[in-house]
Amino acid sequence: MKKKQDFKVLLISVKEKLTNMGCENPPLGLLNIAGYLVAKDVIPKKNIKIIDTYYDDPITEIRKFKPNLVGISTITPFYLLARKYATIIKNEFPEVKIILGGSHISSDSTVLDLPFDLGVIGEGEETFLEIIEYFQKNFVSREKDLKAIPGIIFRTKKRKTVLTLKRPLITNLDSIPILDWSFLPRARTFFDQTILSRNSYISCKSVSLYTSRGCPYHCTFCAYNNVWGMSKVRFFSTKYFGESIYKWYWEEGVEAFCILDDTFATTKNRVKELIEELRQKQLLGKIYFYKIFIRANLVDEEMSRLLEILGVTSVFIGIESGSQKVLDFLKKKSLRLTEVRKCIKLLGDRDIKVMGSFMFFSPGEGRADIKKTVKFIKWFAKQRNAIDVNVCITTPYPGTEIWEMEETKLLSVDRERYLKLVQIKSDNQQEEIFYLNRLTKEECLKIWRKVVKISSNLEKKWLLIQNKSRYVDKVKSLWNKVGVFLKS
Ligand code: B12
Ligand code: SF4
Repeated sequence: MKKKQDFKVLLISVKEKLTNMGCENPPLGLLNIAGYLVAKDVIPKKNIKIIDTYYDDPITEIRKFKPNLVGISTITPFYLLARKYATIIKNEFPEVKIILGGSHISSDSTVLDLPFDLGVIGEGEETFLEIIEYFQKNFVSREKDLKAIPGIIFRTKKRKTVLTLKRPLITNLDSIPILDWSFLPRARTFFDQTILSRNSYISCKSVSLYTSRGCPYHCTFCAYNNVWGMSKVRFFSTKYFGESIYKWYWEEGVEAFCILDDTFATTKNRVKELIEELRQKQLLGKIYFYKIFIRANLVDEEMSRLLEILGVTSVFIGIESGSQKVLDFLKKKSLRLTEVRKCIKLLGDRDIKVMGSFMFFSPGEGRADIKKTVKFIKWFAKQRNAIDVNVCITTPYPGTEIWEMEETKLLSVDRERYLKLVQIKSDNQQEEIFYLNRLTKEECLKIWRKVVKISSNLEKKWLLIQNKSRYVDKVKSLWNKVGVFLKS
């Protein structure tokens, strides 16, 4: 039995060192969990450490920190890497408990591989708190006790997997403390971000946050509901939002905020309330929001105006397909291409830039559908406010509707093969992924390379504008200096 003051927890965010997938982003889930444990006085702050395999080597860190318990967070594409690390840790430190959490185990909650002692399904704060309290008091776990903790998966002595009762979701999200960035080295939290506004680039300090958990939609490919449940969207209060922004603006000089909500701006009232909160705190007009996830069908004239007032400079939209038939399947008839076009135009009128995301090789997608998507991408890339074409290959994750389909049945039979197929190991890995439609691999690759090219051409266009704008800025500032010199 360890005293509370001596019990140490190491939290590891496992991902590959990929440069173009947001792997450098801080692990918000682990920050939430760490902050929650400290706020509830379960463990002193100095006894929790968060590391990230994008930057750190977990084995070196464990040897230095000597934790009693390790918590690992990962998504399905990086699960095999997480399991590899867990196996090494277990071999070298058999007495250290290893707990797995995050969207992979929350989605694939029927199997708990051997190196892991426990898995946490879904929202982690309350469940992890109970697990820590348990292991602070007990060195060895008893099946009867574990069964009483909702939201976990564990193995019995006879190697039977037990899934305990579902953990109810946190009703008051404000009970989770505001993100405490001091758990991480500064260089990993506040990034320099170039914000594109009125076609000129402004360089600001930026940070990520989120303002809600959940999404009102149920797209067939999305695994979010395994993490947050099929409940209605839960919001952090506007006061919580305002206080977070106020703190980072005044204490850290942050001017740009990336909101990572599953779907931001689900209602106009919510956006109006956020605007009002910022107005009261005298922050409106001083800060920007960029790369926020929104739904095109929710953007009308008023919503685009509200987003502009809030300070949104760019949004990320899941367009997915240029074929209405495929889009109906992917988004369960909740989005029309006419709405997408209208949304892009409306946002363009307010100079809000758009990053469009597209999915290829979905079940039932034929050549004609793909042609329509390529055509749509070309149209999109020509829009004055289109700044990014994000293309991805439809990948079925456990717990999604696509996972249950005939086309994916074979994948679920051979779990190890599946995990290898979806593993993302390099920046170009997507070319290796399987295809759920009936086209040949060669055909798919040809199309894939074509759309990747459109995407990189658009990127080049904006890089050129960025460089030009920097050059003009330099000339202007030089000119001003000459003016000052001449006057003096
Ligand atoms: C924002 C986001 C992104 C952003 C930023 C990612 C980042 N690293 O910060 C971007 C756009 C870059 C992105 C990219 C990708 N993403 Co993403 N992303 C999300 C999104 C919308 C929110 C993630 C988030 O920050 N949530 C907020 C925090 C608080 O939640 P959390 O991390 O899950 O943590 C909670 C619990 O899971 C749990 N928990 C987590 N870890 C641990 C550990 C322990 C020990 C415990 C006890 C508990 C626990 O407790 C936490 C608090 O309650 C989710 C959807 C969702 N809601 O999960 C998809 C999601 C995680 N992404 C997904 C995918 C597939 C990807 C990509 C592979 C897509 C692609 N092909 O490009 C890449 C991978 C890149 C990467 N670096 O991870 C999938 C994962 C599916 C799966 N089965 O694992 C999700 C679920 C969406 C989906 N498609 O269904 N993503
Ligand atoms: S709108 Fe986005 S977050 Fe919501 S279900 Fe669809 S893909 Fe998932």
